[in-house]
Amino acid sequence: MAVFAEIPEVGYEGLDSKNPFAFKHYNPDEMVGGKSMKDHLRFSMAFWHSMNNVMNDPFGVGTAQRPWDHLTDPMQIAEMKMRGLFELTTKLQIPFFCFHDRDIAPEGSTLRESNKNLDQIVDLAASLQAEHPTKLLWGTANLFTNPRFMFGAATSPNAEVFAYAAAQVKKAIEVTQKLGGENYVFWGGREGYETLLNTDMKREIDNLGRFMHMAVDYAKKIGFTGQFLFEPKPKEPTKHQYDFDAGTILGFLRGYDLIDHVKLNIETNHATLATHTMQHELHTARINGVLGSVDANQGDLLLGWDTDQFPTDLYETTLVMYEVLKNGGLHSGGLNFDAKPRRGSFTAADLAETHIIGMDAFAQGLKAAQKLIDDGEMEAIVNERYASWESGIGKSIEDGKESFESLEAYAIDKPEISNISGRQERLEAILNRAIFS
Ligand code: XUL
Ligand code: CO
Repeated sequence: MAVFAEIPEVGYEGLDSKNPFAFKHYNPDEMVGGKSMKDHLRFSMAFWHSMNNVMNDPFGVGTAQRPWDHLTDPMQIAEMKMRGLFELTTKLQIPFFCFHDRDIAPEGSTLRESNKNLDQIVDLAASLQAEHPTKLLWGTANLFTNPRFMFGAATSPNAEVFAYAAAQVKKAIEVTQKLGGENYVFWGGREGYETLLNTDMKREIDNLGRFMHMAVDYAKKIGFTGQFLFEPKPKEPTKHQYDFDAGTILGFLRGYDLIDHVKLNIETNHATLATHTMQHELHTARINGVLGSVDANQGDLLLGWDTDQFPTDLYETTLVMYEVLKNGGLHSGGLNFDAKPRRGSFTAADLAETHIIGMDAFAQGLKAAQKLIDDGEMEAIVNERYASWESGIGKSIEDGKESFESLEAYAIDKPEISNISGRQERLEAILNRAIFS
């Protein structure tokens, strides 16, 4: 029996369609720059938001109306949600999903009991995978909800918690492998601090390094070939999260000899919480060879927290896809909707529609980004700006042939140097044209 009986199968109807359950821009098999939209975009549904989020906030209870609201047995609810996820992803043509271990099965009173519940639901997911096109983009472990993790997991001051977290991640990697997960994500959860007054930061970060080496060793041992991903976030829930932003994580990965084993999962709302643009974070990851995957959402710049809204901002989706195209694609990564409808958009139909809207916004972004690349004007302006490095003294510097002394000799009697215009507004107009033409 259908879980989301009122949600129809969603297909492409084009720009003139007013049907809310149709794509206006996302046309999965349409080729853009030699690759189909579905291969470019690799959309994913986040189990924790789309199945679990009741849409409460600190001032009000949940408003979400979901097909399992009448059930009380936790395992029965878990099964219905898993069926619902496979049904909805299939109807919406979303090829992937992502989950935390505790999203999909209730926690027991021991880890053994939790693992047993998890195994039962993972078996169900495996059998649903055989009947549906939906694949696993990534799995992860929830190391933040249970009170034992109040001071973090791998960075907890309590070694007992470190041990528990390691055992939990071991199992989460195993089930991710079992479901064919293409990646495994480490989001910091509560890895960070509330006050330095009670925190041995060096020990905590060293322990995170130890934890990650154990994860790398274990993945190798069991032959898990999925890509490990760190997901930066600067704050929330802790005041300072150790995985603050892409640059901070790069420093950690290099400092602890993990750079060959971990890439980044960049989330739009986390970038803006760090007072970076999303493009900055993607660009930083890309030029350092660690752009792995994207948590696709958007924040509200007037609010200081992680609102996890569905992406609708075309400037944002265009620049995300511009960086993704420059990266040669997302490879094993995807665009995971780490997003929830607003609290007032509480129906199951809203849940489906918000995904459709997000997919269309990314399809538009992809088309605009491909135009920017095909048109080449933006890149030409950048290349011209750096032309002095292609010959003469610039080339000689980059070839390693110069020193402070030789450059003094070169510069000492030079007349005034002239620069060329940065043409920022022209570039902004080129971006506008790509989006709106
Ligand atoms: C939290 C967040 C997480 C990660 C997975 O802000 O983004 O849901 O994506 O743990
Ligand atoms: Co996320």
